[in-house]
Amino acid sequence: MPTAPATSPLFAIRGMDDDRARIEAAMRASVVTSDPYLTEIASHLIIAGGKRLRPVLAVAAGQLAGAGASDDVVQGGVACELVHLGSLYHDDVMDEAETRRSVETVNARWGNLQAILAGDFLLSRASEIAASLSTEVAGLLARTIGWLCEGQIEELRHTYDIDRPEESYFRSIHGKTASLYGTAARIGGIVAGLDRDRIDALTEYGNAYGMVFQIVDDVLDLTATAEQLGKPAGHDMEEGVYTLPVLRTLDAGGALADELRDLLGSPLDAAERDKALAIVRAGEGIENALVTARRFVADADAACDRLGDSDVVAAMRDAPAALLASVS
Ligand code: GRG
Repeated sequence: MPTAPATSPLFAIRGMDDDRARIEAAMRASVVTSDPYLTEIASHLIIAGGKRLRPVLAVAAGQLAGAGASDDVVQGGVACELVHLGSLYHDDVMDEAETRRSVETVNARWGNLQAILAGDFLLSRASEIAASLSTEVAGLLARTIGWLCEGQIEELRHTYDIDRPEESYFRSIHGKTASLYGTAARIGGIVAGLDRDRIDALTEYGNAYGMVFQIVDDVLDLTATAEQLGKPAGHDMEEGVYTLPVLRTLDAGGALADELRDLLGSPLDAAERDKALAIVRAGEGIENALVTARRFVADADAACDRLGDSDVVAAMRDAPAALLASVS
């Protein structure tokens, strides 16, 4: 279900409409196999939609070299999106999720075994594309898949932990979300042949953008309506995933924190979830988390200072702030 805004200032970059059409066609082509059954399963969430923010970021990065995005830059972005997609297939199995992108999940439609294998297949196609670009890109994408797993494991390890350290939250979202944005921007820069300082600045930009993205996503889980989310708000708390606004509410101390602490720590029924939600909404944890998100917006902006002045960089500067504006 859509939570983060469905659009981005990055979409307004000159030529991006055409580039998004190229990304779309390349995504669909990337999962075609000689087996129609596997092709159908591997195509399922591609056809269902998605914002394609990671390839869009790779293409924006590649445009910094001038002369539009090459096919190789588009392929680099597609490799990142396939990793994202593979992680969603696996994530939906882990969460026993029934819907994603407003359609049935792969696990709900075909079963867990098919979803795991098709997710593996998407990672295999991503790896093949990365290897066709360069050894550096292949190594970076492999490492990033590891970071996603590490981020997810960090989250699992602290499920239902009311004493989860903030540092665990930041480490987890850096791995499971931000690292892939950092890698998408970096791959765009590498494939387009930018100098190393700009490649590093792009990586820092992508990482900071991804941190804002995930904090905003976690805030939306607490502030959006069930209709917007496609599931009841407070789902993360219900599942024992205590995100930054919740940790900040607990950390503030006082009566609200005590009440929340008494509720959390084990699975919640619907009434308990709604009570926990009311407590978090009444406190300052959400606003506090957004103050931290603003710091990452500033980090992204600082990275842009090293990318020169252009329309593309101006759109990159606007993109993290637009995420934040969707919840502030
Ligand atoms: C097998 C690569 C791999 C990883 C295994 C399951 C797992 C470890 C990682 C998943 C981590 C995860 C679900 C991170 C959150 C990703 C995220 C920010 C999803 C929402 O992204 P959007 O809004 O979604 O870009 P669309 O649908 O627009 O693509």
